[in-house]
Amino acid sequence: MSHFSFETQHTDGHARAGVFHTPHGPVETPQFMPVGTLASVKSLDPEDLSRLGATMVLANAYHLRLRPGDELVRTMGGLHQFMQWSGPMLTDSGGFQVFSLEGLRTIQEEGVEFRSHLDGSLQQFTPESVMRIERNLGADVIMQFDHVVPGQSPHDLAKVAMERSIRWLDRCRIAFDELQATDLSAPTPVQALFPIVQGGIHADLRRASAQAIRNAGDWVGYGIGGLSVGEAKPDMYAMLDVVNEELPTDRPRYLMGVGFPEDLVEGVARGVDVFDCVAPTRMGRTGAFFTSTGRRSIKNAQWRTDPEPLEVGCTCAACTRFSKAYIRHLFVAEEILGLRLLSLHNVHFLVALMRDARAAVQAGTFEGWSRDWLARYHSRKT
Ligand code: PRF
Ligand code: ZN
Repeated sequence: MSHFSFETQHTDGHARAGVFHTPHGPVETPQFMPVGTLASVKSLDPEDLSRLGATMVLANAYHLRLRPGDELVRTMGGLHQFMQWSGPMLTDSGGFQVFSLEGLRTIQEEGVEFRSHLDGSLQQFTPESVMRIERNLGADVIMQFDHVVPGQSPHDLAKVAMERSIRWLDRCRIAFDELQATDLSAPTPVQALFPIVQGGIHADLRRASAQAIRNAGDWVGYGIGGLSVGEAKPDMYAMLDVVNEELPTDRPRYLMGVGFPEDLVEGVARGVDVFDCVAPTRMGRTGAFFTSTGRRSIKNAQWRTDPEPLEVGCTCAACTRFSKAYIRHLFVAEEILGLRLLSLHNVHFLVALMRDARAAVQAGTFEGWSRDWLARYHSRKT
């Protein structure tokens, strides 16, 4: 029996509503995954996540390798057991994090050498070592080790990184197949390896990347990387149009690290099924919150005596109980409950947004729904 499958139940334009089945349960798509970089979605308990409707969470191989170590996580029964999340999980490979370590790293064909941001110790990531780390962590979906370059990178640099990512994909797959065949006591014995389409903002490179990946095998799903890394939004959307044409329609597509509300809606319109981003929790900690008419700051004095919730009608655990005046007070007084409540609301906002998008695709009304949603969201900014 296959442990992974994807059914598309409805399509509406390029938007799709489907179900992605994993060893730890189904994921209805489109879906937003909250980010638990260090095996914790900052300030949220797994029970909070289930309650607000999240079905899949992400953790990061780079961070967990350095602390507490992937072998320790495996000894503790794997990520699911360790962090008490029993649903589907995905780990990112560290490709993105390692390449963000400007000045601290050297890239060679073999892999990347870098100094730990924690203690300065010398570390090496290769496609093979990353597959071992992700095996030990035990997520359902594991991402290939890829070479990520800034969004504005010129054609020659984007080409080098894209082609290296394809060669590393080959090495990842060999190592992954070997582990899956021999390392049977791993926390999640059957995992799925996702390749990552790269190519910067260059249509020919994006096409070449997607085609090389397709020629390299029949994948359970596909990652789309190297976007939302400094390029202009129209460039990102244009690349999604290109990739949408090149990827098989019967497999889930995961757009990595993209998570502003408008990008989620634009992504779904271009055939993306799964998203993740630190934005809802990171912004929540700085006092920003999403509403259907744009982003706001809770620190604003205008909320000082406002009895309304963050968003009227929101069913999250913050909005059903607390006023903006109270949450603003918590921020001003630096009470930790404040950042937790905004994180709850923001994650709920994105999960609920994808639930609404899914319902619109199922009803065949996605085009009108997304147009109205975007017009409203952009109608007022603070
Ligand atoms: N590659 C990997 N992880 C990522 C990205 C990528 O390109 C991005 C880019 N938005 C976020 N996270 N491995
Ligand atoms: Zn809310």
